[in-house]
Amino acid sequence: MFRNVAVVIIFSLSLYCLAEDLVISTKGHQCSIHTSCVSCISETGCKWCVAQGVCTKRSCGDDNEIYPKNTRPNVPGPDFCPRIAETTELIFASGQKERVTIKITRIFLYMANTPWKCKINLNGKDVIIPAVLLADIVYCERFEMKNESENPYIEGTVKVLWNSTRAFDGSLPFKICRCDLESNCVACQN
Ligand SMILES: *[C@@H]1O[C@H](CO)[C@@H](O)[C@H](O)[C@H]1NC(C)=O
Ligand SMILES: CC(=O)N[C@H]1CO[C@H](CO)[C@@H](O)[C@@H]1O
Repeated sequence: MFRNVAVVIIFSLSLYCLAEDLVISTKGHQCSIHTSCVSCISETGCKWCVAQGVCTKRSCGDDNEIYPKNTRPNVPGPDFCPRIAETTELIFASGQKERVTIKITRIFLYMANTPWKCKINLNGKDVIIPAVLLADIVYCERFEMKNESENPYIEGTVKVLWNSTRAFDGSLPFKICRCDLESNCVACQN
């Protein structure tokens, strides 16, 4: 009974929106603003199309679909999203070339043989560097971790891309210390 009332209210609201010239199909609109699997399927009625990397309320066609928890028996929500599996912050000393390695999970077979990249956000800029996937670890090419500020340390993030441009969910935070200013930083201890 309550459900019917809710349906009537939503229906009237839609009509109201139309009348107000706000012709936005709310559900579909809400889905398409999500650019990550986890945030997409936090929205009831949305599903994530894995290969296309889009959030939609429609069918994904022959693409793999990931649904919000409890809507389908075999696909229980965000645990099935391709994503970065660890989030422990890495710490580096400024000026050194470092290789970032990132454990990821829920890798679909067709992703494995595409070009992998790491997208490093540092000093307000994104740098995309080549990477290699071995088992479930992404090895980013060595990259010079360098501060461009006068702060004792700066923070950045690494994201993982499959097929050159498709983002995996999540990001790994890191910190670069200037050992001249922050000698207590663990990366400056030797
Ligand atoms: C990778 O990207 C290319 C170019 O956008 C596309 O044609 C191809 O289907 C993609 N591969 C996979 C496995 O999605
Ligand atoms: C340790 C290190 O690389 N420090 C540099 C941080 O950035 C400033 C400004 O660019 C440089 O002067 C430091 O040498």
